[in-house]
Amino acid sequence: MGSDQTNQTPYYITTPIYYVNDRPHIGHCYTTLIADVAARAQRLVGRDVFFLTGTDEHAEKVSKTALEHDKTPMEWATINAERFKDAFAFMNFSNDDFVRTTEDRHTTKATQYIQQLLDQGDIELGDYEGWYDPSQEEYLTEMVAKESNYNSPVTGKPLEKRVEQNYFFRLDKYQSWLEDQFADDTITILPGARKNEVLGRLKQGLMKVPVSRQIKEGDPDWGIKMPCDDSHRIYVWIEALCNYLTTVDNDQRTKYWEGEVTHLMAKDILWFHAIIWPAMLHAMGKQPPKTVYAHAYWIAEGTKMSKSLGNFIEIDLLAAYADKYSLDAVRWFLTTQGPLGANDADFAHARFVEVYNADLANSIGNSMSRVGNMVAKYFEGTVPATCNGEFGFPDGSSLQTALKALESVGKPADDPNRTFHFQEFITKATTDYHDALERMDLESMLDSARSIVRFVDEFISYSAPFTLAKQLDTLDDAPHALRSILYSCAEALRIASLLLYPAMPQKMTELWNAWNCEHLTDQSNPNSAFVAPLSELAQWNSTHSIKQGQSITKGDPLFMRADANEPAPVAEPTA
Ligand code: ME8
Repeated sequence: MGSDQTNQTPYYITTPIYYVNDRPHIGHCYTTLIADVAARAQRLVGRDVFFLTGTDEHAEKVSKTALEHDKTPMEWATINAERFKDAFAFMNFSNDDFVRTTEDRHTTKATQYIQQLLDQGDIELGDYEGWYDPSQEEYLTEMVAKESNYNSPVTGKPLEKRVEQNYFFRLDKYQSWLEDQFADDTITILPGARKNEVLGRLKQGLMKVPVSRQIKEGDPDWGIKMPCDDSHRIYVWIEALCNYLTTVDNDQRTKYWEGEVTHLMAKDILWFHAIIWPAMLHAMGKQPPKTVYAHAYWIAEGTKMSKSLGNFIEIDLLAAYADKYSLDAVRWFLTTQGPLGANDADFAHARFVEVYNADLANSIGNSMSRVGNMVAKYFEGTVPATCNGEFGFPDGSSLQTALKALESVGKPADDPNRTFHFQEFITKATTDYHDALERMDLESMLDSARSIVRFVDEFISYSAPFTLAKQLDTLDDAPHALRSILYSCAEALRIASLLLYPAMPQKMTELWNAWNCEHLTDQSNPNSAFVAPLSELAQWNSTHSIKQGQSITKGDPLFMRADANEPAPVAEPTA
């Protein structure tokens, strides 16, 4: 894709806003990481991106746990919101904003939206009797309650029968509109298995949904009051969903809502995002999100994570892994091995080490330091020449020379007619990368980046530059061949590093520093723009390519090999 064809539609990606009753864990970090990788990749392909995360503060469980900690709800929310901010800074997330639902900018707008829905008759007063799940703060239908034996389908805790006078949103009015949105994927629910579940539940018919809670005597003063009625608060879920719009509902940012919106979350809260929120938006005259993506869950060493088992992988454990293997290794593992599809994923030390060694130490890191080291060793760290990126017959004289060198040491190549069209291969890899990004298939996206590294590895095995280097005096063309081979490897790895950057920004920036490549406008800024879109940056022999005479410093290996027998990192106890 040429730069003039870069998608001009602004891209807006959100994570759930997280409850601040407790500290962040792997699940919160995971969804936000996925959003970060997608946001960075979209910036790389040249789009105008807005990436939002934040905290959901007005929940009953926040005021309850605050009390247990002898804090006011606001004090407790602030303590935990800071923990989330610190954790996300530690994970090197490039979010453009962090919203707290206790901020005026949110509460004012959320109240206005409810007022609008009241004025239009989309919210009305009524009686409600139903099965309430206090752990999730939601009412369940009779059918769902019965299916789960009147226990919470998420936490297994008993449901409560509650009767309330409430304000209701007329969700039932939007049944056929929603069906139409899903029929032609105007709203795309991903992955496909999740879409089928939503459609199955939608078929059972939609009911009105409560949007308020009656304030009872002794309730803490926590939450936003219904605009029309002081004796009710806006139900925390309804208020929380509004954050996606409140944060960008102003002149500078409204283009993001009008652009392409992707909401990310885990499967537990898909219904709110795929059904209730789009219907509310439609009622308000706003465009619905383009994509609602619900991933599965992380489990820990084969077991579901739970408070009672005390096996939550919290940020401190991720920090211990980062300390030992590097933060980018943690980001890589979570992104490529996580529950992005329909199946849960296991965070296990043995698997971590296996992936770390296979993908990072032995593949990406090894390839990058090998090429850097050869340039350092054979050409004193100065890139010797450029090369047009085509190694084949009959024109691939450089490659022929390399093959002669191999023959002269008695190890002829397996297939002397093989060709290596770097530019062609890279064009295909970047196209695949782009397509996978559009589908939010981040695993395949990163695999197309790795395919370039594998291609370089194959080329090195095939052309054996280290053998060639020993024949510099005996074969006339050998110096030229060696120069072309090393240039091609370095240039291909530069392009691979760009594609890998969204998952491993620190390590790839480290490489660019060692190799003197300028790809970012501001290296110290996690949401820095690139100097050009990927379509230009990934061009062989272009303005941004490695140049003849450019210096490549031999750096430390990006990833040291790990010993699988070493004990797993343990979290430092925190206050
Ligand atoms: O539900 N594996 O907040 P929350 C993967 N405030 N992801 C997980 C996970 C796991 N084991 N556990 C949690 C709320 N998550 C509401 C959201 S949005 C308008 C309001 C992630 O703190 C996943 O993204 O319970 C899940 O959807 C979210 O944390 C739930 O966070």
